[in-house]
Amino acid sequence: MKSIIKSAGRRIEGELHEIPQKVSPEDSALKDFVERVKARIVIMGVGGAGSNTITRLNAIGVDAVETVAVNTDAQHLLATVADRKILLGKELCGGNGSGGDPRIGEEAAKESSEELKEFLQGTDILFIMAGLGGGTGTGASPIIAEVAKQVGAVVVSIVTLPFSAEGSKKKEVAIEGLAKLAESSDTIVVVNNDRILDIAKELPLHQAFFISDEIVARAVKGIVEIVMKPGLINVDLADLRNVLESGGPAVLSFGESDGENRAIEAVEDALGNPLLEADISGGKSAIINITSGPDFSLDEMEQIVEAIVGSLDPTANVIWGARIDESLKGVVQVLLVVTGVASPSVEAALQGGAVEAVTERPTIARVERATIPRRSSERRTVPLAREVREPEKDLGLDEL
Ligand SMILES: Nc1nc2c(ncn2[C@@H]2O[C@H](COP(=O)(O)OP(=O)(O)OP(=O)(O)O)[C@@H](O)[C@H]2O)c(=O)[nH]1
Ligand SMILES: [Mg+2]
Repeated sequence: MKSIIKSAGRRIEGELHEIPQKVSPEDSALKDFVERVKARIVIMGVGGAGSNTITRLNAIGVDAVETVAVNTDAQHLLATVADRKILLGKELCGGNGSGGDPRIGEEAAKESSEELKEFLQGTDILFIMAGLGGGTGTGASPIIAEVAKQVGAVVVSIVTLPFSAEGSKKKEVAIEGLAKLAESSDTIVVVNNDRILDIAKELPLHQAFFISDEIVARAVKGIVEIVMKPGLINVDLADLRNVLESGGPAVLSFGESDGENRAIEAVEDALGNPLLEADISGGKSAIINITSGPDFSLDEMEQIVEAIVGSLDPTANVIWGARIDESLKGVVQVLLVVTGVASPSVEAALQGGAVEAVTERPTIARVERATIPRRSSERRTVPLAREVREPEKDLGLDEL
């Protein structure tokens, strides 16, 4: 056994590169087939905030997906970095924006619905990103979601609620849009911008927007790469579609650690992150994406998945991926998306309540037995220690 492990180590260190490449007669047809059946994942930023997040996503880089910016504001669209751009409501808005009116944003999307429909044909999963509170993102996103569903795409919306500092009018507009978008999306993740201020107190507003961009961009990247990039564990598109289709309200979180028990610490960090702001024990399903350096071990991967699965409903459908990033030596990062759970602030928003009324953070509670899904169909049980604790400190920006 020792020699097998040793030999495997040597192969990882270079022998694999020395295997002579062979071209089989079937390779060309196989390549064509892979191209044909390849998933089409589109990430669309709607309005100013959504477009800025698209630019951010392109800055951090995301493979094998199309990034698209759509806006009523031609100048902003010009400044956006994206694979494709669509100017909404050319007649209605003349490229000058919606004037902050979601009804104009909605009409602009309706005017452009044929163009959107044509563009979205053949899309498997559409991610819509927008900052709710303005006219374009708030008004156009629900229409775009409907168009995407008409062409058979699974629609996942990841949106932000305005900072309280932006005033109550923006929040009212955002909440109205959120209710519509929640109805027309399969899965909706809402990042309450006020939570960012919980993490990074006294941050100037424009910098807080950058963090908001980063959170949404990293979440989308983490979800799509689970299927689009080969990792230590490969997840099928069908599995991801399954989780996101009719996922309903969802919450997301990030955790990170470079400590001695970095695997468990990264999970604790994610579960204690103020962004999560929800009890996930009733979650229907979850996506876990782990990224770590070359020293990451199988044992650590198990620890992470076990700890998260132990925090969810035992019947929850969990998919996870793990990827090595050479630049992350000594660090473990965890992205967690749990569907079927509305954060209290979103629930309050949808019921017309005050968003800022909810300030409690989640407590971390791990159950005694965790069910580890090997594949969707196969599960096993593993004992876990019971532990309940309050998060000890506020997280710093770096820890996002
Ligand atoms: N993440 C992020 N959020 C932003 C940014 N700018 C504004 N926001 C948030 O997004 C909300 C909507 O603003 P915009 O996206 O500029 O509005 P819009 O959708 O373009 O709508 P109109 O400009 O009114 O047509 C604001 O209330 C803020 O909460 C940004 O650069 N990044
Ligand atoms: Mg705008």
